[in-house]
Amino acid sequence: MDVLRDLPHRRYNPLLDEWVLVSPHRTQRPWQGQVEAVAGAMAPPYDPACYLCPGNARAGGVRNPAYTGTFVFDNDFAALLPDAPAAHQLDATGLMRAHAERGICRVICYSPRHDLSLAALDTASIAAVVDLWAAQTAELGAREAIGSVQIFENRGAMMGASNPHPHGQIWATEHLPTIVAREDQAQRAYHATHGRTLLGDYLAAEEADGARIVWAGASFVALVPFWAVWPFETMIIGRRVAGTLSALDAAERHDLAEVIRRVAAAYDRVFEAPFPYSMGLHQQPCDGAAHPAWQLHAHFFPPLLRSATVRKFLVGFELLGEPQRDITAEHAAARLRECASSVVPA
Ligand code: H2U
Ligand code: ZN
Repeated sequence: MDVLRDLPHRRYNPLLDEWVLVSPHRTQRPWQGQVEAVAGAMAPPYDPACYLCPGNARAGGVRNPAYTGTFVFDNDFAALLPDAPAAHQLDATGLMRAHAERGICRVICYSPRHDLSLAALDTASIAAVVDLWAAQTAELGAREAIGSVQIFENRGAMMGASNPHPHGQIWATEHLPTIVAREDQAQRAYHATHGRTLLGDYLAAEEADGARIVWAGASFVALVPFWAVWPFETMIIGRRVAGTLSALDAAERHDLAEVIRRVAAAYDRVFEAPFPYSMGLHQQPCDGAAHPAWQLHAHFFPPLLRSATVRKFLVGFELLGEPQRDITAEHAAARLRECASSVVPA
């Protein structure tokens, strides 16, 4: 009997300082053979009703330019406002603490083509998206009121995406959001103790093991984290210590683009259907200070479990106790690795 393969156990997430319960005895095999090809109508390359397509009007009447590459604009329904009053504490110590929060929300179109996705774009086009992410992080991060830049994408109606046009979002906030703050804390503490980065050491251990690697590029590696919660959750970690996209050279950005494309394309092969997800990048705080403990990385959180329609819910014990999964990270990684290796260069 192998505990990690056969018996109920808990795994530790050192980035968030939390545990996940794993129950591999409930299903020894992740792949049960179900393939439900989703009969989705093929999206057209241009949709006159799409608020993200070039030349079309958005809510409020602003018209998109006839853009030919990437395109970024201020979110017409921004969750944060740039000129809210500076963060004064409404109550700093009591049980009902609050403070004002300033921020900027933007939408990024990856391509003028309505019918593409990160999986369908070529690597050069995704590299242009990476360059825009880097430029946006630098521009927004330089603002006095901004302490953190969160880049993310919701893909698919199941994850709340409002439109199939390939796009993501940026929320730049005054304070570190809760999850980034926990990662910041964990990386600093590890660096203070060991003099090396948490994710650098973690990646070295994963590469030595190999069981959870999905795709290893020249500069970035995709893997299913040992502590993954979602069935097919992945992370992309850089081989070199760098806290922000701006620190990457052109070759590294190109490799990051290629690894993102491979991961996205591998997902679409798991159930032979567009795989929904939320993905995003975690970068160092933009307070102008050096952050030697920080290592830039991406997370993909995909909800699907057994087919294109059967998803995992985080409910019950998971809301009240801690997250739980059945299929092991190793089984999920084997399936994703097989899918990633069949993706052709583009
Ligand atoms: P999602 O698909 O992840 O919801 O992202 C789309 C964003 O686009 C969403 O945040 C914004 C929504 O507020 N939006 C505009 O800014 N203008 C529009 O005309 C429609 C949607
Ligand atoms: Zn469109």
